[in-house]
Parts: sequence; C-alpha cells; structure tokens
Amino acid sequence: MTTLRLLLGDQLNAAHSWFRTPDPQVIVVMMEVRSETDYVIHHAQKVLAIFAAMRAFAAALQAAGHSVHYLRINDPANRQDFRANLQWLSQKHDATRFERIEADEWRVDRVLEDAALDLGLPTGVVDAEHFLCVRNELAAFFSERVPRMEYFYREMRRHHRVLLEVGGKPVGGRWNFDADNRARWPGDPLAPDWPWQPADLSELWDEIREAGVRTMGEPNAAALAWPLSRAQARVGLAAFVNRVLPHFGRFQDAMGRGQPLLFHSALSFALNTKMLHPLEVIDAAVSAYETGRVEIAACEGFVRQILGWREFVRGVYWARMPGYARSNALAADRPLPRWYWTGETDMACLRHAIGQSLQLAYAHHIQRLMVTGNFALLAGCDPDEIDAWYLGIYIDAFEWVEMPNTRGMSQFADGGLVASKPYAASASYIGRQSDYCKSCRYDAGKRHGDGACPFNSLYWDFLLRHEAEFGANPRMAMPYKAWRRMSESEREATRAEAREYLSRLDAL
Ligand code: FAD
Ligand code: DLZ
Ligand code: SF4
Repeated sequence: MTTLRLLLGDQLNAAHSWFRTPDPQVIVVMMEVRSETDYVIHHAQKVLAIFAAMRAFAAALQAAGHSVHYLRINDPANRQDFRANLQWLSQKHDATRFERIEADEWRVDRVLEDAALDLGLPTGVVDAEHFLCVRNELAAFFSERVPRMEYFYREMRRHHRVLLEVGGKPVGGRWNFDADNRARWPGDPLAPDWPWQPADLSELWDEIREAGVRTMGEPNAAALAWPLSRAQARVGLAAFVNRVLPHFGRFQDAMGRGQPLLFHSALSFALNTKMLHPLEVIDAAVSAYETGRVEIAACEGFVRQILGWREFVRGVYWARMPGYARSNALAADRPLPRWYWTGETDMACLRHAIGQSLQLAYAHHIQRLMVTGNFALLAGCDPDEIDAWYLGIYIDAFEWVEMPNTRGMSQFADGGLVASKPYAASASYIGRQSDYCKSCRYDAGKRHGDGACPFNSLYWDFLLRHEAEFGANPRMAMPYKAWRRMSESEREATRAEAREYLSRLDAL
C-alpha cells in the first residue's frame, strides 16, 4: 500500500498535518516542470527562488524521515507536466492512493483533478492549512455578493479577535487608520537594508538555462536575496517587526528613487509559498503594538493587508473564476507598451518602477497600483497582457492574488468588485507621493504642450472615455466637475495631447 502525496512549489508549509509524523507508506512527490515555468514568462529570480525553496523543503522533509521523490527540471525521467509525471510516478511506486493539497490556482486545480481521474486511484484532497477562510465557504459567500473589503475586514477582525477591545470595539477606537498613512517620505528616517543575505544559486541557474526555460529580468543568481526556507523567512519577519513596522503605516503610500522597499516587509513571497503563516505574521505585529514598540496606525495598517486584503482577493478569485480571467469591463484593448519589458522609457516614475521590478522581481504596492497599473489603466491596455506581465514579473505572483489585484483593483476590469472607483491618477499624485518627477524629462505641471507629462492628458482622456461608467459615481464627482470648469480650448488641447500620446505609446 503506497500513497503518493503531491506537493506544489507554493505549498511549502512545514506545519501542515501531512508532515506531523513520517509514514513509511507515504511518498511525497515534488516536481520542477516546464508546464509551470512556461505558462507565462516568469522573472528569473522567481523561478530560481521557487526551485531553491522547493529543494530545501524536500531536503528538510527527508532529514525528518519522510520519503520524497523529487523531480528536478533536468531529470531524464521528468515528463515536464503534473499529469504525465504523476502517471509515471504512480506506476514506478505501485501507488494505491493519490492525495493532494488543494491548489490555489484555478488552472492547476483543474489539471490536478483531471490527473487524478487518469490515475484511477482513490483520491483525497486536503486543505492547505494556511488561509484564514475555508476556500469553498468563502467562494460560496462571495458568489452571491462581494462585500466591500472594509466590511469583510471588520468581520475578520471580529472572527479572529485581532486588535479588539473586550466588548468587541476596535483597539484605538477606529477600525481603519488609513487617513494617517499617506505621508511622503522626506528621506528620514533612513529606509532599512534589504532583509535577507544573498545566496549563491549559480549552479541552479545553470540547470534552469540548460533546460531552456525562458525568463525575464536580472537573475542575480550569484547573490539571490530572497528567503528560501522558513528559518530565513522568520529572520525577515523579525527584522521587519523590530525595525520597519514602526514606519510602515505613515509611509505606506510613499515612493522614492533608489528605494525599492522603503518601509514594506517583502514578506509576500514567504507568505504565498506558505513558508510563513498569516496568523504568525499578524501576531508578531500585534505583539509589537501590545508591548509599545509600534503605534496602532502602523500595526492596524499592516494587519489590514494580510487579514483583510489578502483573504478578500482570494474570495473574489474563487467566487468568480473562470469568468474573472476574461473580464474586461472597460473594453481595454491596446497592447502594453514594449518598455514594460525593458524599463526604457523617458517617464522617470515608470523607468524606476519597472527597472526596479526587473532588477529585484519586487515593487511595493503603490508602485504596482499607482505607477505601472495606473499608466496601463489610463492608456486602456488589454487586461490579458497586463495580467501576464504582473503574473510573470513579481516573485510573489500567483494567480489567485495577482489577478484580482491586477484586473480588479488596478484595471477595474471586473466592473468594481474589488475597487469602488478606478485607481486613476494624474502626475500630481505621483509628484506628491515620490521624488520621481524631479528627475523626469516630462513636466508634471503641464497638461499639454512641449514636454507635458503623459499622465495628465491621459488621465482626463480616460475619465471622458469612461464617463458612462464613472460619471455618476459620487466618488468621481470632483474630477468630472473640475473638467467641466475648464475652458473649451483647454479641454480640446488636453484631449488632443492624449490622442497624440496614445498614438505613440511605445516611444514615450
Ligand atoms: P507589504 O506592504 O509589506 O504588506 C504586507 C503583506 O500584506 C504582503 O506581503 C501581502 O501578503 C499582503 N498584502 C498587501 N497588499 C495586498 C493586496 N492588495 N492583496 C493581497 N495581499 C496583500 N500581491 C501578491 O502577493 N502577489 C501578487 O501577484 C500581487 N500582484 C499585485 C498586482 C497589482 C497590480 C497590485 C496593485 C498589487 C498586487 N499585489 C500582489 C498586492 C501587493 O502589492 C503585494 O502583496 C505587496 O506589494 C507585496 O510586498 P510586501 O510583502 O512588501 O507587502
Ligand atoms: C510558479 C511555479 C513555477 C515557476 N514552477 C513550479 C514548478 O516547477 N513546480 C511546482 O510545483 N510549482 C511551480 N510553480 C507554482 C505553480 O505554477 C502554481 O502557480 C501554484 O502551484 C498555484 O498555486
Ligand atoms: Fe511620471 Fe509624469 Fe512625474 Fe515624469 S512627470 S515622473 S512621467 S508623473
């Protein structure tokens, strides 16, 4: 009697009940496969980090007495997809049962369902023991009506008893301290160092290249600085809570040249691969507040991202897939400009945000939402292309979290399930939150004319193209009123400028 248990590259949860005690009748199977490296062009560091973390996890399981069959990318026996490998492994080990942890991605879940049918063995599917909501319950709840994130978050606070006074009132008297979290970063306090020490993954990189995997971005294989084990992830968590969290809230929306991280945690890769549990991250932040090391605004702002947004987008994903992947409420269809793949644009904000993403496989939320996402939204780029870009370039990108953030929050392609208004902004927002405009060849203060910042005319053009969708939205009343107050000639010049920029996006 042999049970094969499939473990995916984003299921590295050492605390899962599967791993409590080794069972001689169980073989854990893990595989590096081309079906997963190739469904989108990934950043080189993402492939490196996932493979290295998978290998480290397999070695730790073996050291703890579990049997593991690990297929490396260049193993001659590797059939390069889950289905074919499972067939072969099942025969090789004379398997009598197949078990898996539910996949977080719709596509992979379907593939594995079919693969299990092919095997014709008794099959079990178990929970990931990671998220704070049960997937099917959450999906059923969100299928009827997607609540606003804020109300979902308050329920999560109550349910998990996080930052609550006795009697159920929120600690600090408010559920949400977002209004305190909008400061520009003046250069002080100094932003902390990158949390992880570099590791040399040159040999693994050689294997990936020999296999012919196509990637984007800088591999940095000789000095990859992402957490590759739970122990390293814990080091990053402790460093974040001790030194960075006190400033997280205040500078959450700030951006700066040469400052990829500012006061963000970079814990998303460790969380999404399940090396860290969301509750342990939340508990660490709450305990810093309770012991007087951070203020409530910083702690609450951080907790909201994990207890609120992270679980919320998962609910939207599982309630609305597979249709969600085709949603395009604003009928956007322009190709994504070529410089998204190179960073070679004169627009300083985009050059910095994209350049940094290609360097590090990381950008923080406001860079993703208000620079790269904002531009693609204003320009009316095709959400399929935008999704593929975000899914490939970021180390933390797995579809269940990437897609609702990209299609939903950033592109409004889901018609407003995730966002209550479009995250569209002109240069004044970027200028207020960063120092990008100071080094830019474009003029943030001009709507049209020589050197006018493209964000300005494109912003107004976007609003007018979509007046049918947003004109009656009370949260958008101000900009529409401001447009109507402009003179006819100003409006004409602004729209003409937008048309001109839209006709040559690749050259901006
Ligand atoms: P911090 O700012 O330190 O936040 C702490 C944690 O909160 C993060 O690690 C993450 O787990 C969670 N979190 C914060 N915001 C969100 C959010 N909006 N949705 C879900 N979880 C959140 N996040 C991903 O994990 N994977 C993605 O593929 C992804 N794609 C995105 C695409 C776009 C267009 C946008 C606007 C956002 C995307 N996000 C994604 C959300 C967010 O930008 C990242 O989680 C965050 O930048 C990761 O960096 P950090 O760990 O330093 O986050
Ligand atoms: C993203 C990724 C990559 C690049 N490679 C693998 C792999 O070789 N083997 C694997 O098990 N998982 C990989 N992953 C993660 C999956 O593609 C997929 O995104 C998640 O399992 C879905 O939750
Ligand atoms: Fe970006 Fe415009 Fe500012 Fe240049 S001027 S950095 S393009 S917002």
